[in-house]
Amino acid sequence: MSDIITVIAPVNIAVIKYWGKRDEDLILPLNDSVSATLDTSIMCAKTSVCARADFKEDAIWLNGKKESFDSPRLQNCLGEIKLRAAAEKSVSEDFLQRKVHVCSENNFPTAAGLASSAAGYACLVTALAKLYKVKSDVSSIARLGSGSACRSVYGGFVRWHAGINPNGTDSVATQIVDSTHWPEMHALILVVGDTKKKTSSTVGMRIATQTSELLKHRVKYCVPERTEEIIQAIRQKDFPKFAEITMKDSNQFHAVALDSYPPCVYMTDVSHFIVDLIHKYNTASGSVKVAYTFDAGPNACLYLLKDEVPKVISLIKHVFPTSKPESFITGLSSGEEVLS
Ligand code: 2P0
Repeated sequence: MSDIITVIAPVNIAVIKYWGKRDEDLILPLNDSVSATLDTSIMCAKTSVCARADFKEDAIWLNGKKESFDSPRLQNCLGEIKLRAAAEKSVSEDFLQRKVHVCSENNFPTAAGLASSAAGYACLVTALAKLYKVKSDVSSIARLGSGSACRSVYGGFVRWHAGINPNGTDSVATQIVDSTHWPEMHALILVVGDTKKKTSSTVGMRIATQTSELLKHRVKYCVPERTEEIIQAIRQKDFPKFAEITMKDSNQFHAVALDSYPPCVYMTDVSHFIVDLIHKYNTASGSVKVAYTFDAGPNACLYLLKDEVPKVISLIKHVFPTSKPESFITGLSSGEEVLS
């Protein structure tokens, strides 16, 4: 018999976006990225894993539905965890031979541009690391599942270093500050649509890497400086600077998606309406009080300080009378939680 390990892992939302790979198999990005890890109480993935001698095959259930375990990403994650466990001699040879069963669920729309793969793979890899008693850093293994997953392994604000090694050993996430550093910082998710996106992030990135001139410019001339500036703004709790860089980087990422050929369009008219609304709100406030950022989908993530939350929720309710944005307010998280 073996224990069932259950882990909850948080979603992260990037403020400096990852978009484009230099190696698709190892999932190595073209540029560094920076994200905030959100509180698990609202949006998270939950994964249980178990290895038993009487299991006949590796198997996985996602949101209650049995899926194939043949995906190279899944195989890479499990394979790498077992290699680490063998190197660390953390479990017996007999245990390593057992088949594993995985059960994973999200409490938010999957594949609608709400970072579901980030939380999902961070959760899977963290759970497997506990099961096989792996002690070393697992962010690089989470990266093999989904690039952005390596950032969900840590709480607070996190940087994923692109790295320069061809084998990816230096393409890892590190924590910039933990969740206690800026407790006033909140995120508000506005769900604009929960249907599956037309072009997956993996495909969208591939097209951008192959065709976008703007992406080359972004990687070389924009992201390095922005990354250093936003890290400084986070450390100094300089909200206006943080917000300006966040919004500019979201806009540039979507400009790159549009500059791809054929273009990838992730934002909708409602998304653009929200952009306009936030700029008007900031202008009326006399300084930058709210930042928006959009991932590979139409949903907005607003970053704002706690004092602004009631005012912005009133505004959203006024403009979108049928919305329920209060159900998605979240603070920053300290990282994954182990349940048992
Ligand atoms: C990010 N996104 O930095 C960017 C911004 C979406 C927009 O990382 O191919 O699901 O599995 O590495 O991690 C989404 O990409 O892509 C993503 P793969 P992933 O959060």
